[in-house]
Amino acid sequence: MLNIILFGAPGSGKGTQSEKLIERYGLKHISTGDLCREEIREGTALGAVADSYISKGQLVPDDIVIGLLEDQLKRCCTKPGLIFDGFPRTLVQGEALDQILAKYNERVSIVLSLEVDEDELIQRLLKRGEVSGRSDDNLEVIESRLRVYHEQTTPLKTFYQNQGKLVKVDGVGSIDDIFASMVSAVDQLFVKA
Ligand code: B4P
Repeated sequence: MLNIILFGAPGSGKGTQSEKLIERYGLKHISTGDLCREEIREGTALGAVADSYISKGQLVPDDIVIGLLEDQLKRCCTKPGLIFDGFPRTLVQGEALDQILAKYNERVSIVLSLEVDEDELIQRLLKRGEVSGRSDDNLEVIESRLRVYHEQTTPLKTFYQNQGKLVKVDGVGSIDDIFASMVSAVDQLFVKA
């Protein structure tokens, strides 16, 4: 199976590029951000907990997010593969993902890291905030999300670099050009296989 992790700071374009990769490779989409927002919309107890973190720009606790992911995989760990959009975001989640996939005799194929400078990220998220209605798309919360990303999420780059799976992609430019760089990295996997 082709199991892609889309990695990057908030606003780096993970959701945007996921849609295109799904269309290209027929993958199942797993976005932990979407899963959390669904719980919030449905008014579940778990959603209330998730909301209390998301609205402050903090990460939802690992046990909650890992539980949501495991539930999804029970339903959709199928060929041709999966795209993990915004998961993992901590080392604990990265290690958990390896263990969960191993239960299905699967592994992460590639980690595509969208590289975007901080000023551009802030501008994109503020712009999205004008229409998204998301509680976390305002300047104060965006700054907190970026801080959390640097402290808790970037150590995963070394984790995947050590596994030889990290591919950095320039995430500034046209959506189609960025997509083309990703496709070229993914298609290399088929050449090697
Ligand atoms: P997510 O839903 O994952 O969202 P995100 O990081 O904000 O956005 P993404 O990178 O997908 O940006 P997009 O494509 O939309 O997370 C939200 C919150 O949920 C987290 O902060 C956290 O609290 C919680 N959460 C989620 N997963 C978790 C986990 N694993 N553990 C703990 N907590 C978790 O792009 C942003 C904007 O840029 C869009 O408006 C888009 O149109 C624009 N854009 C995209 N590409 C562009 C380009 N090339 N040029 C110009 N603009 C572009």
